[in-house]
Amino acid sequence: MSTIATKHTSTHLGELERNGYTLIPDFLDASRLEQVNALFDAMLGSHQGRNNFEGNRTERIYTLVARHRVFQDIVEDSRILSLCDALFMPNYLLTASQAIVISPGETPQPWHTDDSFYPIPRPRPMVSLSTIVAVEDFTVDNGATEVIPGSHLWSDDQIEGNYRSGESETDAGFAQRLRGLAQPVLMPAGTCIVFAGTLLHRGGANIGNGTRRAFSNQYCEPWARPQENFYLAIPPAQVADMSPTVQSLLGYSIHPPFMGQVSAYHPLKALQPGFVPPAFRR
Ligand SMILES: O=C(O)CCC(=O)C(=O)O
Repeated sequence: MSTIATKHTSTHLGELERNGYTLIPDFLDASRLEQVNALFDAMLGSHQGRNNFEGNRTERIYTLVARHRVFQDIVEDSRILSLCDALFMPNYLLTASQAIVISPGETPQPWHTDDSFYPIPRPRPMVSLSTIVAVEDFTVDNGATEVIPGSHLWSDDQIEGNYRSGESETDAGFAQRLRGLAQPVLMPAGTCIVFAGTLLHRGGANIGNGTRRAFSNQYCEPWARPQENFYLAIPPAQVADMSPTVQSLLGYSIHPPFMGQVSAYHPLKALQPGFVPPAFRR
């Protein structure tokens, strides 16, 4: 995957390096936003979060990339891929793709980083890059994402209260210490925040009357295990209809010399009609 780096790419990379995040205004134009909102209207209603981390008043729709062609186009947006090109090794992967819709009454999510499950001592380079796209305006009331600028540079000791168990911080003092550092990301619908997998952040509380619609696509190094198992979540026949870039992001690529091989074949062979895995040929 190679995209043309623009002047904007270097500006965003500089902000990512300094602050741990950057904003892309007008990431979705008005017609794309309308299309995404219509798709959300059709999909929402039965994907309630199951715990404090997912959000008990939050809907999450996983494997968003496979749910409509429009989400595949967004996943391979060149403004995001040019950042991935600069930050990761070739053949980087999509690690998560989900809608996140926070409803009134939702409490703040536990503070966490998105690549904490890679057990590599901090401070360290990010293993993943996250994006959150506002599908409705992010406001002080409706659960705007909150970030701790600069926390992508913190050590493991400084991240001590980080989300680990899937429920909540065990250290109330940690949340207290972060209170004065947190910044809500107030952004109009269509804006995308891009942030390092090492940055502390959380979904905010929704103390308003309306929802906060968003979706998050996340990317990781080609040698790292993705959060979502797209090989099982998306049948090969559906992947075969996707673009070569999306196929590669879903793992249909080789990280040299041979990570990702299918019984010694390139994984794209597995998308060809009638492919029978060698171990099952008679
Ligand atoms: O919805 C948000 O603003 C943040 C969600 C998030 O960080 C997560 O679920 O990992």
